[in-house]
Formats: sequence, C-alpha cells, structure tokens
Amino acid sequence: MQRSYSRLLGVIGKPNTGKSTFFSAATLALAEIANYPFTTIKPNRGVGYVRTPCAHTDFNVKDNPKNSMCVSGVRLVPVELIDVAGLVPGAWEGRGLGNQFLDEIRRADALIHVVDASGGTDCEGRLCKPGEHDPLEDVRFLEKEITMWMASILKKDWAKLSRTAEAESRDLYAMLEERLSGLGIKRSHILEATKKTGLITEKASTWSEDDFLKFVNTLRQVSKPMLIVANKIDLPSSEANLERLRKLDYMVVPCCAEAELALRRAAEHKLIDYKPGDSGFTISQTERLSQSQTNALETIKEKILVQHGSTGVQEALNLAYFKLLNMIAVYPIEDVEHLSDHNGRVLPDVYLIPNGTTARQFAYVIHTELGESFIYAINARDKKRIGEDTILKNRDVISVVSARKRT
Ligand SMILES: Nc1nc2c(ncn2[C@@H]2O[C@H](COP(=O)(O)OP(=O)(O)OP(=O)(O)O)[C@@H](O)[C@H]2O)c(=O)[nH]1
Ligand SMILES: [Mg+2]
Repeated sequence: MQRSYSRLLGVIGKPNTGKSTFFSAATLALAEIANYPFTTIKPNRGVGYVRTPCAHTDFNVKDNPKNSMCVSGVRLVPVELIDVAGLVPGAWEGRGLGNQFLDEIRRADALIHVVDASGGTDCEGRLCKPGEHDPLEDVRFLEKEITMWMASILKKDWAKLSRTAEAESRDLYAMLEERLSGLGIKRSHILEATKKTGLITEKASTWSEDDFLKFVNTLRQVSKPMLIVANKIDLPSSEANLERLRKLDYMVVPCCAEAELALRRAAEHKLIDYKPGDSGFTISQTERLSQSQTNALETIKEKILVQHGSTGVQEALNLAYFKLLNMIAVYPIEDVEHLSDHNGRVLPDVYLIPNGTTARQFAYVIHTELGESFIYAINARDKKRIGEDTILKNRDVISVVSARKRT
C-alpha cells in the first residue's frame, strides 16, 4: 500500500481545436483526428510524460530507470491524460454532448484548454475563415460552462444543505466536501474558495444568487486550475491572437500539436533524434526520408521550433504539473553511497509529489510501512540527515531510514 499523489490532466475545449492531436502527440496513443466537430465522442485516456533534468547527471553515475525513462540526461516521468469530446455553449444544460462531456472531467486535477488560436473555427467548432472567430470568446465560454455545470450540481440541494448547516451548527465544509467529492473537489479547495471570496459560511443560506455563483466560480478556479494552449500557431492568423490571449489571466503556451505529432512519430521510427520538448532535432537517417518529408521537417524547424522554442505540447504538460499543480520530482533510493535500491538499480524511480511534502510524507508515498516506522531520512546530495518535518525540494534524492526492514 502506498499513498499516491497521481494526478489526471484533462485536455478540453470546444470541438475541432486539436485536442486529440495534442493528446496523440503527448501520448503516442491512437486517437481519431479529423477536420470536423465531434470527432471524439468516447474519451481517450493515455499516458504522457513530464520532463525534468535527470538527477544522474549531477552525480556522475549511470542510472537504471524503472518507473520512468531517461533519455540523454532527461527524465521522462509518466502522467495520465484524458482527451474528451468538444464542448459547445450550453453544454451544462445538455447541449452537444453536454453533461456527458462534463462528467468525464470530474476526476481531472488540472485542465489544459486547447484553443484554436487561428480563429478558423466558430464557437461550435465548424470551420470558418481563419481570423473570423475570436478565440478569447472560447476562453470565457469554457469558464462559464464549467462553473455553471458545477453550480447545477451544487444547486440541487444547496438550500437544504446551507439551512441544515446553520440550524444544526454542522460543519458546512464537511457537508460540501461530501457533496463535491465526486468532482475531485477537496476540503482544501473549499476552504481556499471561501477565503478568496470572503463570503460568510455561517450564513450561507442568506447568500444571494450572485454570491453563490461567485463562490462556485472561485471553487472552479482553485479545484480545476487551467492553462491555455494556443494551438494551430502555424497558421498566420494565430500570431495576433496569441498576443491577445497572453493578456488574459492565464499561462498561455503557443503550440503546434500537429508538428509535435509529426516529430514524435518520426522519432519513434528512428528517422530523427528528438525528445519531446526539445527546441530542435537532427535527422538521423536521411536516406529513409522522402523529399517531401524532409521539407515538412524543415518547415517545422523554421516556423515552429526556431520561432517559438518548441512545439508547446511538452511545455504545456510540464507547466500543468510543475506550475498549476505545484508538483516537484523526488528520487527515492535506499543506498546513499550507490544511489540505488535494494536490487542495486541506480536512481530507479522518481515520484511527482506536491511541493510542501515532508520527508515523512514522502516515506508514505514509497510505502506505508516506511512512513509508519520512519526514523530519519538522508539527503543524498550532501549526505546530511533530515527530520520528518523537513520539506523536500525539487530533484532531491532521498533515502528513508526506518525501524523496520522493508520486504
Ligand atoms: N494547422 C493546424 N491544424 C491542426 C493542429 N492541430 C490539429 N489540427 C487540425 O485540427 C483538426 C481537428 O483536430 P482534432 O485533434 O480532431 O480536434 P479535436 O479538438 O479533438 O476535435 P473534436 O474531437 O471533434 O472535438 C484536424 O484537422 C487537425 O489536423 C495544428 O497544430 N495546426
Ligand atoms: Mg477529439
């Protein structure tokens, strides 16, 4: 038994923006991609990776990764993604694929909103003249849909819930937590949302409709943090929209999901050397590439990688994990001298854990017994002992010393 901090990223947006292309590029899983709305109906779930400089490069050792991969000094750590059907205005009331779509993001801990930055698809995802649709509208509409969906779930018994809490002096937070746990909303989110809105929870039954919506909207922001992927950045009308999107209160990643998919597939077939997130690639087998493939790769290099630094897919996953969810990567080991586990594997695993995790909490992530019988831990970088309350840092390499021998 382990305490797990695994997180799920939801890839969302209106139809036809490139969500499945983004998902396929990130996971190399097959997903249907087409140039019309509602190509995806059933959600696709798959495994992508976040990238972090591998700790082995700091210690001058050769590693033997187990729960992750190490490619030329870069650790790729698996994370789960879900790609869902497109959302159209009014979905919360059941339009389009409506509530079914929304239900699929219940478990998502953070949202990657894929926007068609070129403005070449209307608010329902139908093709229009590039530049004709304003992608900023898509951002506002998506916020509203998710807030209204959450509100509709909570509204059902809000009056009863808030009155009962007041009449019986029951803990409103606990009642809300129970009501909202199915949406992946935790007590900490509810506390943060009430603090941010400044609403008085002891008098929740007197909240106006506006108060209630303000509360739910804030709850959405804290429980489902979101970043914007400005996709189709290869199209000329995207550039100006990117600047406008950047003025919103979100992290915005310029992206060409199509280019990432092409690069990842070429790398998979060993035609090029390319790691997800790299700012360039080298062609390894020129003779196996047709002239048109070589031209396509050159265009990606010039128009996307040189101009934007990367295709944006990997950057979005990394930002979602390390910024939106505020996670860090920590390596558990047993033997501090050799940086290995009990089988002699060097730096086998890396865990993604919330920033603020203590040494003892980390021991619980490795194994419950290790948490229970924790004595102290050793930081392999300076070989110093650390106590149970020491807060771990990104890329720490930690050995836990416990009273019991692990089996
Ligand atoms: N120019 C350009 N087109 C892209 C890019 N990414 C995806 N597309 C195209 O956009 C269209 C829609 O892609 P999908 O990945 O099926 O979009 P979706 O958001 O999953 O669509 P639904 O499942 O219908 O909601 C396809 O024609 C893709 O080839 C990109 O980076 N640039
Ligand atoms: Mg799709």
